[in-house]
Amino acid sequence: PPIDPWWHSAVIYQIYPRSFADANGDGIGDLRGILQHLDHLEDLGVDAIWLSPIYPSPGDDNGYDISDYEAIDPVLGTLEDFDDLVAALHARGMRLVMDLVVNHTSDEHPWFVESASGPDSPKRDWYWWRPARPGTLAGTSGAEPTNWESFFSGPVWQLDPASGEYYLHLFSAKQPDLNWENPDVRQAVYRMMRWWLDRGIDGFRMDVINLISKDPSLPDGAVPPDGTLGDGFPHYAAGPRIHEFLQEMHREVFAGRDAADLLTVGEMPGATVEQARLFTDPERRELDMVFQFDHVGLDHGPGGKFDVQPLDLVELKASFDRWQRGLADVGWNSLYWNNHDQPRAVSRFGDDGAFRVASATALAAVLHLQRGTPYVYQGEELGMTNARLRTSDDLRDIESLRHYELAVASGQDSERVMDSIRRIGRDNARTPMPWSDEENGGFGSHHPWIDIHPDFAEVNARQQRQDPRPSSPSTGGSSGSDTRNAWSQRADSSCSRLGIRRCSPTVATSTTGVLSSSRTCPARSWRSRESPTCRCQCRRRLSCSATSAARRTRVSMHYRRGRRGSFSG
Ligand code: ISL
Ligand code: CA
Repeated sequence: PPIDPWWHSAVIYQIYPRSFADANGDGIGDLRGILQHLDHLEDLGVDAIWLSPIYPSPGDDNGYDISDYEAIDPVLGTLEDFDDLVAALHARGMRLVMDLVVNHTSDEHPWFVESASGPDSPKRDWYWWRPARPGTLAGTSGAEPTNWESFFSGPVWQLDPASGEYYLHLFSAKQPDLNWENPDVRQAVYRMMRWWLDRGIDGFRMDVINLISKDPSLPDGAVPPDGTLGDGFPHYAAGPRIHEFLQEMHREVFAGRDAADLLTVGEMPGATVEQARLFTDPERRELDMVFQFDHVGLDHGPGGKFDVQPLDLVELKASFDRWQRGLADVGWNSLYWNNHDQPRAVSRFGDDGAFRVASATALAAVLHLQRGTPYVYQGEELGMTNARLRTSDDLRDIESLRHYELAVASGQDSERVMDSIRRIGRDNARTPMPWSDEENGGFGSHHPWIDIHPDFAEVNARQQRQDPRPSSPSTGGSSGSDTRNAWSQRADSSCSRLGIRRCSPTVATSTTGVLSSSRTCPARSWRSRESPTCRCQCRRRLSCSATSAARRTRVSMHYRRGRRGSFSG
């Protein structure tokens, strides 16, 4: 193998273009806006930018529903703007990694429009069309071909009334899944990837790339105890041909180029350490690194991500330990706390009140001192906190909106549903980048598409530039001892140590329930769809003396998030 590739010592910065900077005053961030802020990126010392999708899109999932792979969304700019951006980044010694969303297209992509034109369409087989099946699935509208539940709530099948057939969409109905079994689909994707590389980009972040190989027999998934939809995950994630497809992609797209110069990172919900070793072993020629979800699933309960649970710091450390060791001798880790799908790290893993700065600093130290390539998501460098989402009118994210709609329709209390969205919803990280304390936080002249964070006057880039040394919080404070009971999640090993019979039964309660005791977890424990660690829930006694700031931060990590248990003392 050649010398270390550049990304072994690089820091990558993720830009969510709609929320970064709006140059033309329409309320939506754009490419010219990015070009105006290259100083900020260079000053931070980032080596490469990962751009979330900028291709033409109806915007059902903010660009993750693509209707043309080889163009720029006119709302965001032009190909000329794009070429200027690549040139300007390269001139400053920074690289550009593009988002590649090829598990699905938009339903408005010409491929799908053709495919949907009828069963005889030459592109019919480019997507997953299946006839209705006899019988009616409980909780669905009709005779869906499988019982799988979508990432965005509800069934994964959409009926096409004209043909009477259904098409598969693991995400929204406007994101039909491409059929990677069809070699023409794969060649079309590879052609498009070569086109972007020829234009000068430096790599790809591959959206849900572990979902492109499905079990073609499409078996039903296990149904959780509350009896709604089934968990299709074992049948569509890391399917039988996943390694074959990635190796083929490597040969067809990257071979013959200076592969050491390019970066590939696969986004892989639910990936295990063992899988990641295979995906990132350089000898196998698949990917350079993967985004795994273990640590960002630790607060997902048996009812899915919106069933938010308290975070256990020990579990978090154990997870990092597993991944650091697991990829120490082969493969490579990517490191992240934040991205456009996760709540803000300071609010989730730290203290976003009095210890905001200390928490953000500690979290950064933990991230950047591990082995792997760290990713910083826009605003993370400012220690931004979760959005202040008041009512469902503030929501923009399709995942949260769909969850809200279905959960409330099924009788859940709307305020409780909002509360979980406030804690875990994706809009938390999508508020406009606060550049200054000016109007709209300096994001742009027009009211932005999603509300600016109300704290922008204190938490913004200009203010932090003027602050030569971030203040540290006082370390004085109360001493004394708090003994409290708390619900906490434990890995299955520690559950058995604690006596699993004391754990609560795993009853999925939310509409997004993807309880997987049926998968590989021991009885009465679960794992979330994204995080491979099995967990149970135990009542345990913690005693802590709140004597120092660090200690209090730890305590708050245990308790502040955990409204589930009853606390005494
Ligand atoms: O958002 C999530 C956190 O729970 C995940 O379920 C997420 O949908 C999953 O990680 C896949 O994410 C990627 O693909 C989605 C898109 O909505 C996300 O923004 C993207 O990062 C579909 O393209
Ligand atoms: Ca704009």
